[in-house]
Amino acid sequence: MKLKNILLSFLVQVTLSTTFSEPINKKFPKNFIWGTATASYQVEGGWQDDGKGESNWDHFTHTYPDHIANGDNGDIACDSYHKYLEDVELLKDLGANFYRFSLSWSRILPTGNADEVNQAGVDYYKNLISALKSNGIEPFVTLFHWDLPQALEDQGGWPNTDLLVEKFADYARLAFSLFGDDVKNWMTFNEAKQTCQLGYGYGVFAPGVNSDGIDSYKCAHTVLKSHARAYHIYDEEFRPTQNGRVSMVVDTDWFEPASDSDQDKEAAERKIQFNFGWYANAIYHPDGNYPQVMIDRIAERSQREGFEQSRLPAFTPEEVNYIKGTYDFFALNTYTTTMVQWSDDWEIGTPGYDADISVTTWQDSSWNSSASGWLKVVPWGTRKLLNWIDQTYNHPEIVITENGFSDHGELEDGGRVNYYLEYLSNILQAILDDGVNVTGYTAWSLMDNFEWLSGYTEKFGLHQVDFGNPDRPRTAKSSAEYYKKVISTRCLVDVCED
Ligand code: GBH
Repeated sequence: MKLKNILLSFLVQVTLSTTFSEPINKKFPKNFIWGTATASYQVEGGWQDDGKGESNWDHFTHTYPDHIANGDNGDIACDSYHKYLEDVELLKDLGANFYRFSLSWSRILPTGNADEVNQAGVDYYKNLISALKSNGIEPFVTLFHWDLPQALEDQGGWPNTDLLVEKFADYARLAFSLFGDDVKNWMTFNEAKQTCQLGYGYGVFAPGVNSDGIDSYKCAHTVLKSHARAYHIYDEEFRPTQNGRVSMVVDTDWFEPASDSDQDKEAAERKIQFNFGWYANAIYHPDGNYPQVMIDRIAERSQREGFEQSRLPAFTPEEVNYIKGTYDFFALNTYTTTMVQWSDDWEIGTPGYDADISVTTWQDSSWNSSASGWLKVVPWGTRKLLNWIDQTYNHPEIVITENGFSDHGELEDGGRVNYYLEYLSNILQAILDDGVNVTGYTAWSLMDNFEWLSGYTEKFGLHQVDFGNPDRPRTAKSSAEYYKKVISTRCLVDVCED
């Protein structure tokens, strides 16, 4: 199908749908910035090239291949370690303003320690950054997108608060000093909840630790302290000369109450506070700290379970102040929506995060699907989420640092074009009609890549990657063509008002 026809068929749907009104033919603001994202373990490959150390995801995928679809791993992935110049070409062709990618900590510091620097790893990122800059593409750099040096994992990983705060601080300082002349937008952590709750809670992600509601809370505590340390290091040692921005990426679904009842509304609010506020509140809320509903409920359940103190670690008042406000913009990843219904408090038994929340959740069977079980297409949810963030966190500047759709990798990816059209339309409504200050958008992903436990079975790329070919050739999909048009015209449809 030609792009025109794809657009046409969606326009017909759009006209029929009540979700859409005029803003669909309005333009995005002139200074709105557009990018795409990837992450080191998902695209780089070169897992032990030129002195790179082992990461926890190298270790996890090699130790438990049966936990990953088709036993796959990121050993080669998109081979971006060797093909980064081609990646820059793709970005240039899209007309992207920025590229969000992450550093592999163990490529730069093989043992995780800042006293042992792998120069080849440093050079790789220097080269990537300079290729981006010379093509007018701003690097947006994430320090941690889930791949921890295995040597630090072996010492307890993120639940080991004292050690990891220090190690992360050293690593962040080194990254700012090495790359900060060129990098003006930093993100400390990407979706730390996936590391903490899936990695140390449910035990399905690396490192595969089952300590739900205990180590997962300790992990988050370390992450928040580490983020704040890195932010203050930047503020004190680098901001005066480098003058960039630092933030932390927090992700969430929109949580829609199952009914208008006060109970369902309270349940949905509690769910978003546990899911999102767990990470966002301490940094972005004017009062800081964990959400009160988490503090209260976890303390109460811990006591009934026989713990001497709450399973949720406490911040001292000094720590609350130290973490509060450590952001220069609000970095948000969001993909989908979940329904929430009130439930009686779950019985006291094995401690766990979901029992601490005690609500019922599901996704509506009428919502359009993707290739990922968790990802339903619910564009209006994102508009509601943006409004909730705007109100809850005092009207921050928001950059959407990830949003995207999965299929099976087809070049004519009408489902993805539709997703971007509908989500961007709702984001535009949030900006123009609701006054939410969204200033940038990031499509996940630049190209198909290693989708964690799903291996190479769920594809999010604007570009197809042929994983059966050792050269890993990249090919633009229809969605790349569409995104390119949106970037150059700031318009989601064929013609926009000026
Ligand atoms: C983001 O996670 C990540 O930042 C990125 O690396 C990833 O590739 C992208 O989105 C697409 O997934 O049903 O237990 O398997 C989005 C949040 C968290 C959603 C993990 C899927 C798996 C839940 N993702 N979740 S499970």
